[in-house]
Amino acid sequence: MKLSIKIIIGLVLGIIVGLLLNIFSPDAFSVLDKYIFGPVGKLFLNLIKMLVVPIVFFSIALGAAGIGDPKKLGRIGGKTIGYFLVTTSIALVIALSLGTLIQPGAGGGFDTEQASFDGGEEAPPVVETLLNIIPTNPIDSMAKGDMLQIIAFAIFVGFAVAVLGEKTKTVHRILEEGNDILMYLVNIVMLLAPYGAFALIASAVGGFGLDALQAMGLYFGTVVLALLLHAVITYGTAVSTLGKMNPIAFFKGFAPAMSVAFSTSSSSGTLPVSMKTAQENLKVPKQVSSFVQPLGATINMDGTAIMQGVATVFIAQVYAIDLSMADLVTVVLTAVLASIGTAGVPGVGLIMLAMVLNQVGLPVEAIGLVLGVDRLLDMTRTAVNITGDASCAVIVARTEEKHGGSAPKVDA
Ligand code: DAS
Repeated sequence: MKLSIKIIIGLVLGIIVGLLLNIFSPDAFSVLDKYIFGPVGKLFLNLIKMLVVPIVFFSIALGAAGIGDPKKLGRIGGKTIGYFLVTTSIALVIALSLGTLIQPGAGGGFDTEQASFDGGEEAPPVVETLLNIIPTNPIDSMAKGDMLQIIAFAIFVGFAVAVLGEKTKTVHRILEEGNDILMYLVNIVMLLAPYGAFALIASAVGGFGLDALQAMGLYFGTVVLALLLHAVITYGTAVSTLGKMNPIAFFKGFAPAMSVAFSTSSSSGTLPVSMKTAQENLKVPKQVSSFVQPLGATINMDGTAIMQGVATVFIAQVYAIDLSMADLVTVVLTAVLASIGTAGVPGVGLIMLAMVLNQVGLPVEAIGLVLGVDRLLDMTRTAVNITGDASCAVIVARTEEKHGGSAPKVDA
């Protein structure tokens, strides 16, 4: 049976078991969560996280070495960043329009006194983030998992290997073999994916207060609707027009990675699977996949931007504060820029939401209103985040075809 089917079965069973335990036996749930769901889920998460830093370094260095000439590197980089900025802006327009249309916060009945949130650590200001991309100590950045700095260092190394050619053919070989070793290890870890997905989703759904979902239903539904519209319309259209790929085949081919992102709520953690799925199922050349997807997992978070757009409008409605067009433009700019500075790990979107609310003068403690349903929303928006990266990889690969690249295609 195909791995993606097994993972989806794991997810469905996990949701059913989690819901049943949540409704009929919370005590049994806490025991099972402590001794089974928690440990199995953590084992799976740790195994894929173990591979993230080496995979990002080896694949980007190899990708940059393979791309070689600075013109091509610049062209691919330019297309990638350009696509990310355009799609994230579209995501925010969808979110703000739906939030204004549906008015999830206008119904009243929210106890703003209950709202409390300490705001977490502030996302770094944009200039700081861009300057800090160059690591002062690459090994320290790897030890800390600072993804942007690891990516920058890998690009420099790969670029040098490409320019030095024959002189560094041994290092090039090491990058190739290192990448092969890591991709093999991803295959091994993925054998655990159905069980890891089951445990993670059972733990999330089982521990989730269904009453929170009722109270926040309209907000929850608005975010999920915006995520679906963005994925189907924006990515579907982009992949079929610019990527010349059947969108249904695209979503079907990328489903295994989406299901892992859904269960782990971590773009970075899912990166090994995202790249393997794009390369094997969507036939995106390794060179393009290993440049676009790690970059995207770090700086491109359309799903997160959607949550932030809807949450900002929702909170403004609850506090009966009118947001001007200038405020809405500020939300778009802040959310797009905020996502550049943070890696794709669980819950990061909420921290960045504090920064967006600050910018438009909304009370940061109001995040306490949306906190309750954020764990489930994090799963859905993370799956959208990585799908945006994959759609970019398909399009960049397709447009590189006329420059001698191989085209992405999906087996029917
Ligand atoms: N969990 C984040 C990610 O990995 C998204 C978020 O927190 O909004 O992409």
